[in-house]
Amino acid sequence: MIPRLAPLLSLPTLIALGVALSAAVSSAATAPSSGRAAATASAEDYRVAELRCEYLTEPRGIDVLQPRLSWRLESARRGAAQTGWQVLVATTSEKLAHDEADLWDSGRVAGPQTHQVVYAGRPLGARQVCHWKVRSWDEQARPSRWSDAATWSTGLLHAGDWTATWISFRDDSPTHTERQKLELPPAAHYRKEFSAAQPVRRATIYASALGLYELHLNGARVGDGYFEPGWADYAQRGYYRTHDVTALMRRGANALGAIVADGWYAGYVGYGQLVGYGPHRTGRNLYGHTPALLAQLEIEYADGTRETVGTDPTWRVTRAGPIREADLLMGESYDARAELGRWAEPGYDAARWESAVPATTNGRREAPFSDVVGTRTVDLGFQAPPRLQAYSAPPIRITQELPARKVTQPKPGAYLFDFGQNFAGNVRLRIKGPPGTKITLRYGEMLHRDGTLMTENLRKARATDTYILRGDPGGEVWSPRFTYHGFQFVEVTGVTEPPPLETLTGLVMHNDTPLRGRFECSDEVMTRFAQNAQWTQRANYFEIPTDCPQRDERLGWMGDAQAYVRTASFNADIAAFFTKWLDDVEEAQRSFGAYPDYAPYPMAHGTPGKTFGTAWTDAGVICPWTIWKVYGDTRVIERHWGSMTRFMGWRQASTAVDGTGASIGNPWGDWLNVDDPTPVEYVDTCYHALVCTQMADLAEAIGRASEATLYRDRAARVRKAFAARYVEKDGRLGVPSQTAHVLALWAEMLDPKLQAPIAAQLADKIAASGHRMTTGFLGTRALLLALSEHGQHDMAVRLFQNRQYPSWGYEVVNGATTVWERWDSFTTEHGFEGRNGRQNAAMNSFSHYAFGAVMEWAYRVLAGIDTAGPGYRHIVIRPRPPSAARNPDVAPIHWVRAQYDSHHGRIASAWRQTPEKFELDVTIPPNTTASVWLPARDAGQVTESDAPITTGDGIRVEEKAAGALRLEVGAGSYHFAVPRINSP
Ligand code: RAM
Repeated sequence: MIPRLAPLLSLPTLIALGVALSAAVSSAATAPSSGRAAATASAEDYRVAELRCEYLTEPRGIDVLQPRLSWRLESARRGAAQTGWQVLVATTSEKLAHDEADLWDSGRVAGPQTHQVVYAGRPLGARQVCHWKVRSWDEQARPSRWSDAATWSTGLLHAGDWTATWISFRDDSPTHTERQKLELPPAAHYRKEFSAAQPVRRATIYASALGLYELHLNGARVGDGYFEPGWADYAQRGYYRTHDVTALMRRGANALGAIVADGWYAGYVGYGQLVGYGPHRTGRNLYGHTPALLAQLEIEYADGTRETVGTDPTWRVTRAGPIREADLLMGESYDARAELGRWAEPGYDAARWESAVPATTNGRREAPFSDVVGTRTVDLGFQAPPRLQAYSAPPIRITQELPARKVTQPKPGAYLFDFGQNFAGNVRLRIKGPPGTKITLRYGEMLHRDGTLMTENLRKARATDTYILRGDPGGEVWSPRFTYHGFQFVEVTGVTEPPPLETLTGLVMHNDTPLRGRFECSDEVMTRFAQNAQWTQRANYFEIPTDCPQRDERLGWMGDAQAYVRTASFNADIAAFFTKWLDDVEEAQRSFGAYPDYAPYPMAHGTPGKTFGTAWTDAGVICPWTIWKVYGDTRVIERHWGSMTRFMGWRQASTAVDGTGASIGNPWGDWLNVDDPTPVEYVDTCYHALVCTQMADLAEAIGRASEATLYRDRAARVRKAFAARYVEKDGRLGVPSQTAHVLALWAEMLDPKLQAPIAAQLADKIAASGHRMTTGFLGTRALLLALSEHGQHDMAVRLFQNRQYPSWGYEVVNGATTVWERWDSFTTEHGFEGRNGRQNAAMNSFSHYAFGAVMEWAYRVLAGIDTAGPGYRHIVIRPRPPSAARNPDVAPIHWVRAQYDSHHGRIASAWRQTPEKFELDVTIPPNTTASVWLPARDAGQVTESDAPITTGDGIRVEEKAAGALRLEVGAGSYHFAVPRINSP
């Protein structure tokens, strides 16, 4: 509960004030120096925080030349809102401190915009460091103080900015041809000494690789990112990164080093080896044979002169270092006896190293490449990516360390470490022992009944690391760098005595998308499930949204991504992560217009001739639509509009003659449904209508009104065709599956008057099957949304809380710490054999987020946090408690506490219902407004902070519906209470 605050201006007053201000400030826009004087009258309880550029904090080397700047306002005051802003951008921090905005002074601009303010200053060139700050005028036109300064910098923008050349080691090794035998080459170490004659003002490294690199400067590792530079279709494009290394530079002799491994470029990827795809069907070398490096260190001396140290054949290289194997799927082997000492420091004797060669030396190398398309000849020799692009997502980092909880010894000499949590990443090994001792680490998500490690579900991913001790009497510490695993357990063999718990530390790794959401409720099982979903996302937002982190797959499966993306947006800030991946998606688009099953798309899978599938292909629209909806991002629409339009053209052409859907691609459909299939044509019709509607929304958002109309008309035609084909004369659906009912409701395929009856029929079906759902990936995502929306909310809550197979709760009570791929991935009764003893152990991931998509409903409906339009400018708080005592198995949820940190700040909804009253604590961030729905007949029933609500408090009573009251509020915290609940 919060203390009552002074009455504030009402919303209409605020809006009017904004308009008046906009007239008053436009004259000030050209007078940048007016700022300093005005700043003295700042509003104390109103601050500008969290400056971000292109969604990132202090990004280095971006290639967006009109980047979007954002900030967040902080104020505990009710009704706090921005009426104007000013951005200053300068070339140096000194200039910025003196308000000398030599790049951009926006002047005072009227309006509420705090998000995605497009830079409109002097044109930016390559290598430009931009220092910026913001101030904001509050609802009473009082200016804030200037924010803290922040920076961004641009990268190398044109091919001509790169003077470094691609280098490699001379590689005469034959291309691997034996599918059943692993080929795991060592990583290469590169080094170059140079001298910095003058004191250094700034030093920046720009780097890329075909493969993965880890950079070192003067003995120190550069940056805290892993798996750089990232995965793209290297034949079309590569990523590069930018690191500020000023602090690592020395006057005089310096040494730059890089370790380079196969990565996605040359290593094992996906199920290539399992199914016999790739060059010689080996599953490796999908893009090329020999990794290569490109690095350019640019030094700016204090006297203004510049020097560049770039990769070229004067660099030295060795493959005799300690990293004997380095593969994403198979694992890493490290022989500490072969360590290279101070190899990345000046003065090192590299006489036994070889000269690096221009990567072009490893020229043409033809090989037969097989996948479901057939076998074709490819060139695995070096080809420079035609385009280098700055990486636009947050880097993959170690975001958390987990101590081991338990060690057991299931068989002689094998010790099993349990981290108590399934996650993705690596471990840190601390070990002491005689030189040459070989420690083997095997990773798994589960244990067999006898306590041994279960690895059947890893399929061909060897997921094994080895470490050979150098015999340091002080002990040795090691972590792999170029592999990662999905695991909860690690089996350690090779130790001479029982290892203590501290031998291993779990390193949780993923793209560092800031965590944003928290959901708790009175049902602890479902509180745990919410955490499981977040953990599963962390394990899978790993370079791309992967299906799973453990087995030989880890691909950007599009169906999973689209089903989960909205849930993901509650768990973490995924805007920059999707900005990056949607480029990969567009790049993977088939020439005829379809988006493929997964992106990137190094090999074609599924039914011959089909490279796409309904709902999987539609991710190319659904994901951008969601990013727009959640973040108000219109640039993502503009960027992919051409691609999405081509897709929609293909989609139209592939529609059946009668206007309904078709089964033309891979028939994934309602994947992993429980013996209750839905025809793909049916699913296709629903998804076609859905993406037409979303395209109309997107067209409107970027001012393409006529295209919006065309897409809306098309959606209407598809819906008409659906009705003609699938709705029977008695108003029932022609397809009996649960998912058919769910999709008809969720994709709005039905005449409104049929919605409630069809939802009732769906509820009856579920009840008749003993309250068991049968839905797969597609149906499950929408099931509870459809039920709650159409009068069956109690059924939705009951399913959410179910503990019986198949249900989310079933996983939790069977010990899950992440979301499972299958409803019966493990049962206490049948182990990995599934509920009926007929499970496929190989196709059984314990960290697969698709079924976790129910969390969208938990946040949007149960907790009731939603956005009215795009970007949470106007928020909807509409909590939905279930009716009491409608669940004979589990006490219905009677409180929920949820929060979501939007770009505007924290939105919180916490409700509790007792037989006497319903209480709701709401927090609305500054500069936003909210519609709050309460289960009340009229305003007289409602109290806020224990007093009757009055409109003077910035609260407006807007609408009375049956048993529900809508209030309009501004920013602030509110405690509402309504006696004698009846559900809205
Ligand atoms: C599986 C993936 C994924 C699914 C596809 C159809 O191999 O794990 O989850 O989308 O198949």
